[in-house]
Order: sequence, then C-alpha cells, then structure tokens
Amino acid sequence: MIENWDQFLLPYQQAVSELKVKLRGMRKQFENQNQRSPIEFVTGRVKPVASIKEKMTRRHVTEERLEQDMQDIAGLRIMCQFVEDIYQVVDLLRQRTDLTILEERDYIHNEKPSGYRSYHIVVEYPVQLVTGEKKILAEIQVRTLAMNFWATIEHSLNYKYQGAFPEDLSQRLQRAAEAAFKLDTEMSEIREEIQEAQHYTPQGNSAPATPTHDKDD
Ligand code: 0O2
Ligand code: 0O2
Repeated sequence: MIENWDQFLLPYQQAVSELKVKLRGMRKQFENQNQRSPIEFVTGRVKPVASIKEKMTRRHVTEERLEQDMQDIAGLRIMCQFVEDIYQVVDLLRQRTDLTILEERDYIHNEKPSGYRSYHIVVEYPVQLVTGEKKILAEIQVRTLAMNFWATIEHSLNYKYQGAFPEDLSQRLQRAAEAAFKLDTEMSEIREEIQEAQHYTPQGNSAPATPTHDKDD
C-alpha cells in the first residue's frame, strides 16, 4: 500500500521541474543564437493522485507495478508552431545524454480513433535524491498549437461525457481534428513559400522578391 502519496510523488515532481527547466532552456538557446525556436512553449504536471488511482483501476495496474507500468505520472508537453518542428524537437531529444528514450509513439501520422494527434516519447530520467539516484519514467508529448487546441478542448468535453461521446459529437470532433491538421499543413506550405521568396531576395530579408534585370534586357 502506498501510504504516503506525497512522498511517492516527490521524485516525479523533481523530474517534472528539472525537465521543464531543461526543455525551456532549449528554447532560450535558439533565441540567443537569433534563430527561430522549434519550441513555442513547455508545460508539465505530475498526474493528480485521483487520476493515477482511476487509471490503475482502468488499466489493471497494481501498486507494485505502478512505477514501471504507468508511464505518464510525470508528464511534459512541448508545443511547436509547425509539424516539421515536432520532428526537429524529437531529433534534439534523441541526442540528449541526460535522458534515455524508451518508446516513441507517432500519433501524428497514426492518429487515434478520436482524431487525437501528438508525438509521444517515453523517457527514463535519473533524479538525484539524498538517498541516491532514482530512475523515473516520464512521458513527453510533442504537438503543434493546433493539435494542442483540439486536444485541450476535447479533453475538457470528455469530463462532461466521461469519455462516452454520443456518435454525432464524436464524428464532429474527428472532423474538427482533421480541420486542425489541414490548418497545420496549410501553415507549413505558407511558411515554405515565404522561405522560398526570401531565398531569392538579395539580403534574404522579408522584402518581396523582385526579379533582377541585366541592363541589356
Ligand atoms: P488541468 O486540470 O489539466 O488544468 P510554471 O509555473 O509555468 O513553471 P505551472 O504553472 O505549474 O508551471 O504549469 P505549466 O507547466 O505551465 O502547465 C500545467 C498545465 O499543463 C496542467 O494544468 C495541465 O493541464 C497541462 N499539462 C502539461 N503537461 C501535461 C501532460 O503531459 N499531460 C497532461 N495531461 N497535462 C499536461 P493543471 O493545472 O495541472 O491541470
Ligand atoms: P491525462 O493526464 O488526463 O491527459 P491510454 O492512457 O490508455 O489512453 P497509453 O498507452 O497510456 O494510453 O498512452 P498514450 O495513448 O500514448 O497517451 C495517453 C495520453 O495521451 C492521455 O493521457 C492524454 O494526455 C493523451 N491522449 C490520448 N488520446 C487522447 C484523446 O483522444 N484526446 C485527448 N485530448 N488526449 C488524448 P491520459 O491518461 O488520458 O491522462
């Protein structure tokens, strides 16, 4: 029996706090180099005890197996502007030596039946405690602002319907998720066109591209 949940969750709290600082630090490093950051913002949370207990019942997880079998007690979320940024962030995470990636789930190209899209990474992260090192599992969700917009609203509506949406609502939510993904695709295409236009400007600034003519033309 876990008698003291605060004590049990303390290393998870430390992991979330440390990872938030480190992931937000990645954004700062891009800014310092005057580069656009693939990370827009980072949030994190330790799963509330009531949600842990509910998921233990739903997924038949025992207290003995909790640390190994519940991968999102520590949860981090990285929001990006563009879908391409997600894969850049994933590459950056793969190169880090302070965490070990255990699993990757691409729900962007394999969206969930609900319409949910995100890239999930399960990592093992070592926290230093006064009693020694403890390896903690954490789930990092990487998504665009549009994916986050959809997931946040769908999640809050889920509370109301306790996960059992009437069929028509669930279909409308799926369509809304597709619309959000179309928006992501369109924004990426617009960005590419702007970048191409910039490529042809003399100083690479944002002025509209004007063709250059030889005097003899
Ligand atoms: P609820 O009920 O979901 O609203 P800061 O002071 O900025 O360092 P702060 O204020 O503690 O940090 O919070 P942060 O990190 O900005 O964001 C916390 C919120 O982000 C949580 O709200 C969650 O909604 C959400 N969140 C972030 N990451 C995850 C994740 O991996 N999984 C889930 N489910 N939610 C996440 P609340 O208030 O904790 O709860
Ligand atoms: P929270 O903290 O309320 O967000 P399972 O939990 O059984 O669905 P699994 O295998 O543990 O699945 O992990 P998975 O599917 O990789 O990720 C689960 C998490 O992804 C959920 O956490 C959500 O944060 C998010 N997620 C997955 N599907 C959906 C969806 O259809 N809508 C929304 N809004 N979010 C989704 P939890 O456990 O629900 O906790």
